[in-house]
Amino acid sequence: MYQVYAFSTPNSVRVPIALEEMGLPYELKPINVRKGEQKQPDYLAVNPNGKVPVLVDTEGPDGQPLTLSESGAILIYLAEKSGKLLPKDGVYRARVFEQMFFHLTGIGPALGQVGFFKRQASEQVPLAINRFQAESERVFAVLDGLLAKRTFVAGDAFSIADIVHFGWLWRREFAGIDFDNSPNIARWYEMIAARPGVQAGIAKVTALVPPA
Ligand SMILES: N[C@@H](CCC(=O)N[C@@H](CS)C(=O)NCC(=O)O)C(=O)O
Repeated sequence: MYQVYAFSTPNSVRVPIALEEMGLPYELKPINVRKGEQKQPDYLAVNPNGKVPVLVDTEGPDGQPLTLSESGAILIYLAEKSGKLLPKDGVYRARVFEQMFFHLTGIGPALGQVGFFKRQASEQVPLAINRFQAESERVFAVLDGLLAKRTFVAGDAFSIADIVHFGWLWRREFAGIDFDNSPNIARWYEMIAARPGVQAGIAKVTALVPPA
C-alpha cells in the first residue's frame, strides 16, 4: 500500500499522477502548506526537510516500510518497482534522467523563485523578479525547442520525465508565466493534460484544498 503526503502543489501532484498512470492504489494524506502543517513536529518526523510530497511504501524493499521524500526520487522508485514509465537501460533512459534533472534543477527553481518574488515577497525586488523572469523565459525556450523535435520530453513515449515537467507547468500561473511564446510546450501540455491518469491525479490533489 502506498501513502502520499501531499497538497495541491506543483511538486506534490507528480506523485498521484505517477501512481494513477502506473495503476497503483494509494491513500492521500493532506498536508496544508498554506497553514504551515509541513513545519509541524509530527510532519517533520516524516520529512525533516518540511516539504511535500512524501511517499510511504508500507511494503518497501525486503518487505520493510520505506519513507521517501523528493518527487524525482519518488518517481524513479515507483517506476523501477512497477517497471513502468522508465526504460531499464539505453539512450532513452538517459534522456529521461536528463529531462528530470533539467526540470528539477532548472525550470522548477526558476518558476518557484519568480512566483515568490512576484506574489509572496514582503517587498518588491525588481532585480530578483527580472533575473528569475528572464531565467524562466530562457528555460521555457529551451524546452520549447526540444518539443519541436520530440513528441514527449524524452523521446517517443510518455515517461516519468513528462510527469516531472508537468507539475510546475500545471502551476505556471503562480509564476506568472504563460505559453504565448511556447507553441510546442502548449501542444505537449494539452496532450499530457488530456490523459485520464493525469486528470485523476490532479482531481485528487485539488480536492485536498479546504473550501475558502
Ligand atoms: N525538491 C522537492 C521540493 C518540494 C517542495 O518545495 N515542496 C513545496 C510544495 S510544491 C513545499 O512543501 N513548500 C512548503 C515549504 O517549503 O515550506 C521535491 O521535488 O519534492
